[in-house]
Amino acid sequence: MELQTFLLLVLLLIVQYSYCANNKLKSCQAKLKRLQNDYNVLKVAGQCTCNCEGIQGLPGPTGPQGPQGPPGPTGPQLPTTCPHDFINSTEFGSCYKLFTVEPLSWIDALSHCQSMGANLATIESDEEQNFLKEQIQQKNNLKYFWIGLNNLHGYWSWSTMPGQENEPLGKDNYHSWNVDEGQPENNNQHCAEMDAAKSGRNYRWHDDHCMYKHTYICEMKLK
Ligand SMILES: [Ca+2]
Ligand SMILES: [Ca+2]
Repeated sequence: MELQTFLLLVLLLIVQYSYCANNKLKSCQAKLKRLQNDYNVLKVAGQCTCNCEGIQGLPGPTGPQGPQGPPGPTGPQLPTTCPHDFINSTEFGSCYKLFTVEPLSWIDALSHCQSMGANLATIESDEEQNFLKEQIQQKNNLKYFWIGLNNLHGYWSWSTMPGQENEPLGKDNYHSWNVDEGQPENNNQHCAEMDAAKSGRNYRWHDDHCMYKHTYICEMKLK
């Protein structure tokens, strides 16, 4: 290779690298800015994985194939029956538990659910929404209940177990935002709750500040 061609290639690689690094930095900064007012920023900042996919660079040389890595971790094993203190619903293939005594922040509520092999509740139909509404009514508990919906990743999605992908809540996916009250406000409110707190409560969803302490609903999916 001629020296001039070689130098040109090196120059192109340097330009590409700095463009890529700059883009990563901007993307991460934007992400952190969005989250910085939130209690969870430190916990989710570790997920600020940026990449430069889509940026065209020079094709690199093909190296020898490396050895195959060890098999990845297997997903969590779903239980076949509910723990005795959970409510069993064969209709939804899940067990639920309402925690009404000790309100927690959204992330602490999520951690508590996950420590039991459950998750914050995912509500995927009117039937499931009404089922949970009835459970809350039976408790006669006038509170807000955290559910798994959050936009800590920059889009509304249901919380997942560690290691699982977050799927954005699509336009066609079920939701029950209280649009009559302008919810979600998306004003540094990154976590969602069922509203069982107001006098005219209708159990529809609000977004709220994740650090607020609320009662919450855990859901454990069955096999
Ligand atoms: Ca569910
Ligand atoms: Ca709100």
